[in-house]
Amino acid sequence: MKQKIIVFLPAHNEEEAIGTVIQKIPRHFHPNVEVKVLVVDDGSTDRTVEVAKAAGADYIYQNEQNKGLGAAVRTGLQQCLQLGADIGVMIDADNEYPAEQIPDLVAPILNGEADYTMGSRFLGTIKGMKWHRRLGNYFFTLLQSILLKTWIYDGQSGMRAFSKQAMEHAEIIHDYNYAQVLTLNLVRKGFRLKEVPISYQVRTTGKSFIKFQAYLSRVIPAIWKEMRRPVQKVVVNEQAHKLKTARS
Ligand SMILES: Nc1nc2c(ncn2[C@@H]2O[C@H](COP(=O)(O)OP(=O)(O)OP(=O)(O)O)[C@@H](O)[C@H]2O)c(=O)[nH]1
Ligand SMILES: [Mg+2]
Repeated sequence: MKQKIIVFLPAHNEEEAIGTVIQKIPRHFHPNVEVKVLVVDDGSTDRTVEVAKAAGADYIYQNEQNKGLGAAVRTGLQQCLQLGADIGVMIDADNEYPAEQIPDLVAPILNGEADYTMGSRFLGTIKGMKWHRRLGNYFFTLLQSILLKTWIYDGQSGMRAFSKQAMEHAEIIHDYNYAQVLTLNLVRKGFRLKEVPISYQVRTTGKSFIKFQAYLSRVIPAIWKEMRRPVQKVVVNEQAHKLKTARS
């Protein structure tokens, strides 16, 4: 049986980059895997949607108004399930992350080794990240490592993959962002996390949504709130996505 992978891109005004990302997504990397592309457009006011369609996006989900990146990722995960995905992949639309490495990212899920994977920039290579961004990444990653009592290298990655069961159980408790609260939620529920080294190149087009103060004032309370919520452990189906043949 073929496994359906849906790659979704949360996007807000990324007309200059989104077409390149979509075109780089490998569509045929295993005979038993089918790959589709979903764009979650969050009220873009530029030509993001037209460019995405022209580049070959299979599905477009549009919010009339901007709701935030956390809300968009939540929608992306729900839409993946509705569209019948076995595995969901998210990747930023700004061309900072290597879409060509999606097969590496999903391999641990297809091997039955993990339920949730993150592309790790700090295990791979980084071009152009400013020092204050690097410090912020170290801080938030260390915080997650301490809270989860497990070592994480890159807790803010914009490239992740999810088993179907992880998508069904994932909860993102705020609309502003997803990066930390999603990992805290899934790992506490017992899903197996694995980081995969990736190469990263800072954006050369568009605009970053991160504003330092807004980020701190929203993300820290959300982490606190997530950690205070009791979660139920899930009995993980370790063999759910195991493929019969090796990758080709
Ligand atoms: N849905 C949604 N997506 C957004 C919003 N703001 C940004 N994005 C998308 O989310 C992804 C990550 O946003 P970025 O602004 O690149 O955040 P970042 O990668 O952490 O920051 P940079 O390193 O500066 O690029 C990109 O694909 C954006 O298009 C938003 O308000 N809603
Ligand atoms: Mg970015």
